[in-house]
Formats: sequence, C-alpha cells, structure tokens
Amino acid sequence: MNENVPLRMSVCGVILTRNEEGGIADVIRSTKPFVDDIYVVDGHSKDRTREIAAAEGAKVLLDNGKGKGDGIRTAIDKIDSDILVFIDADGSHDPQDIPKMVAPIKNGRADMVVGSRGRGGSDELHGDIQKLLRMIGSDIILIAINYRWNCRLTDSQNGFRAIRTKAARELNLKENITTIEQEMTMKCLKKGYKVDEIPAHEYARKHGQSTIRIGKVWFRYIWSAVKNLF
Ligand SMILES: Nc1nc2c(ncn2[C@@H]2O[C@H](COP(=O)(O)OP(=O)(O)O)[C@@H](O)[C@H]2O)c(=O)[nH]1
Ligand SMILES: [Mg+2]
Repeated sequence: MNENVPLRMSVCGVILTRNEEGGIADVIRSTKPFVDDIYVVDGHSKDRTREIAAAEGAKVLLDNGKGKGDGIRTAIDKIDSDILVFIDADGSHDPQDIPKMVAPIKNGRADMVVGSRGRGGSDELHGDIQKLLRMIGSDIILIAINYRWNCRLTDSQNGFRAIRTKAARELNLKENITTIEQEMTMKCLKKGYKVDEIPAHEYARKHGQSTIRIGKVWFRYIWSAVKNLF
C-alpha cells in the first residue's frame, strides 16, 4: 500500500451519553463537519438526551444499561463505518481534533489513535483530591502498560479516540464501565495493532455531572489492568 495516499474510509462519530441533555446538541453540531455519520449511544437517559439527539439528526442506539463500556461495545457491534471516533457528550473533547485523529488510520499507519491528555493537557485531572488520585492511578497503569509492551504512550484511558472498526471487533472487549478504554489499549497492544496518539486537550465538563466515583471503581481499574497485562 502506498502510505502517502489516504484510504477512502468512512468515519462515524460515536457520542456516548447518559443524561446529557444540556450539552448533547452542541457536541453533535460541532462533530458533524468532521464525520460521515453520527450516532448517539445512550445509556437509558432519564432526561431528553435521546429526543434532542434525534432532532439534531443523529442516529440513536440504546446500550444494555450496564455502563459506558457497554455503550462502546454496542457501537462496535452495530455500526459498520470503517472508523469509529468515540466522543464524550460533556464538552470535554474538541471535535476539531478528529481529522488529525483519523489521518494515521486512513494512511494505514495506525489501527487506533488516542487523544492524549498527557500531551494535550487536562482540566479534569487537576485541582482536588479525587482528581489527584485518579491521575496517580492512571499513571501507574500507564507505566505498567509501557513497561509490558515496551512502548511510550502518554494516555491509556482517554475516551476520545479513533479505531478501525474491524480491529475493534477482534478485541473481544468485556468491560462494562469506563475501564473499557484501558482494556482497548491493552488488547490492541497485545494483538500487535499499531497504537498512535495525538495531543488532545480535555476541557472541564460543560454541563451536568461526572458519574465516575473513583472511590467506588478504583479496584475495577486495577483488576482490569492486572487481567489484561498478563
Ligand atoms: N452509553 C453510555 N454512556 C455513558 C454511560 N455512563 C456515562 N456515559 C457517558 O460517558 C461519557 C463520560 O462520562 P463522564 O461521566 O463525563 O466521565 P468522566 O469524563 O471520566 O468524568 C459522558 O458523555 C457520559 O454521558 C452509560 O452507562 N452508557
Ligand atoms: Mg467527562
């Protein structure tokens, strides 16, 4: 394959939602210019998220109510575009980064490209004890991943990422919650897929509240890391 000629691959923006009525319209509108198709995968929101998403022209899928990981697995199973770009609905991610993110996949140089907060900075990982604990935990897991696969990644967990759909289907992902992102990274490395990063800034959530309670899920992060590292 001539690496300088990008492949014609269809790109689908996949926005994960649970109770995101405040920000979903903006995220759909700002994502549209950069994708061929747009889906909202919803975790049974109790507010108007799905209604607003449909009115904005997004296709709406429901997950099985188990968490964000379930939503991502639903997207991988059901959406047939060549590349899936996962985006949160809280305004943390800048869709203008999408072209840079999908370019290495279209060029055949990567199977997955993660938006790295290590390289782009984050407003969500600094400023209080919860955030500090989250950052330390995610850095320890990142160091273990880099050591295990002899690589130099700077973010294993960011939800803002693009993946070749056929590669994603080979991963047999299992995690039901936000541990799915580190699972995806580790399983890509284990299979020898090419994992790349671009710098991506993570903005503070613009509406509503994060559902992650690190005190309740830290052991699931450690357990999923241990399971997939060995
Ligand atoms: N489909 C789906 N999306 C979810 C679920 N739980 C959270 N999300 C979405 O996943 C994204 C990340 O969640 P968030 O609470 O912002 O986590 P944080 O950014 O890590 O603090 C947001 O867009 C949420 O609406 C779920 O159960 N199903
Ligand atoms: Mg968020």
